[in-house]
Amino acid sequence: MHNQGCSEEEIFSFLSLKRAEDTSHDYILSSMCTVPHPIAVKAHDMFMETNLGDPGLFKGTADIEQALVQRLGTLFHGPDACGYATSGGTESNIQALRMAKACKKKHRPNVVLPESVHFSFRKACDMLGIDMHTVPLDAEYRMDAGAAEKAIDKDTCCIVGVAGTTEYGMIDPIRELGEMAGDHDLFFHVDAAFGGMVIPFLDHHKPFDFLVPEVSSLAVDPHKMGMSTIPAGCLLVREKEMLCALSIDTPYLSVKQEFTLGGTRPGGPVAGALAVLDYLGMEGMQAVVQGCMKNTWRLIDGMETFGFARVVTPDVNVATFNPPGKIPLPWRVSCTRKGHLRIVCMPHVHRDIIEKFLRDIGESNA
Ligand code: 0PR
Repeated sequence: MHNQGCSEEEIFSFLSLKRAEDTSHDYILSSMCTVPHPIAVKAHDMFMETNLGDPGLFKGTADIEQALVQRLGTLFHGPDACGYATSGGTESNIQALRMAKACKKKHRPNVVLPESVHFSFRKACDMLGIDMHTVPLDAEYRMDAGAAEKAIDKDTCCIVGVAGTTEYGMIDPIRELGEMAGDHDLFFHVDAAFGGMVIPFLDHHKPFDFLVPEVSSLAVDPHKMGMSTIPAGCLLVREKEMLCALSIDTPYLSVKQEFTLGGTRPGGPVAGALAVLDYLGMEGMQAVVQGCMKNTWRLIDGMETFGFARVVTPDVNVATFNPPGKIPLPWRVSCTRKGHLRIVCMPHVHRDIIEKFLRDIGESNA
């Protein structure tokens, strides 16, 4: 720490230098986050000093959080779902497994989840002392329902399905998994951190949300396809008692109990998330999502003409290719655990960016 403070000019010239070292979104094809919508930024700015961790002091902000839960619950066919704004998919998934462990008491609890599950579940299981029963995928990179059934045993407390997998953009067979969860009396969590802000806006899709009666909870991240500022996640829960299983006493706060994982929680991104949903409405979100899907198909088409075959036809805007090929700088793509080239067509990845990328790929791999 400096003994004496620096001038504003010094600080900001340092910060600008560092910021310029960050990759421009014009070249980021690997991310599930995007440039926030200007409406989200404006809303976020208004709520800079709000703290949802002490909702009695910030009643208006707390109302906004509840409105977000209500808006998203309704979108996911659970208008009465409860929940709260998390810091993102990792926190939502940790909390879902905490609920499962608390609600379905087992001697040595385990969770049945697909090989494609996000690594946040490894953190959650490590912290909670839950064993992972990992289930292989079928030929289309979806959780193999038959194998899932076999992985359930007397200590299974939870089954997890993913709606929009991180690496291949696939939706697991949620309906079948739900029936299994019902038959074995399991908690059923759907990780729709990415897909939750995509799937409802597609023309056709299979049920993945509270429409499936056995779904207990669902994770969705407005800071991904919801174009909010970071960090904005949301955990939605079918029954209040499940969430209350996480309650602990908070004697000196304005509310006497809380079920959140975080204590101090930002109101800004939550206001941002709600503002985007309300500003765009169904039609606006459909336009954004369908634009991303069109770009995904154009990318797949273009890559295939250069000899990069799609690994699978995705359900959401994540495209994967084989062979991984040579990717010229400054493009930033990612590589899946199986070694496939992976590109996420987020809202900032406009059509002209795709065309530019395709030209560069064509030249580098000619
Ligand atoms: N569940 C799914 C299905 C996810 O894809 C992710 C993150 C999470 C949970 C965890 O969400 P949080 O990271 O918000 O806690 N998926 C991306 C990934 O790990 C996150 C990401 C975003 C990574 C932008 C890089 C990046 O530039 O790949």
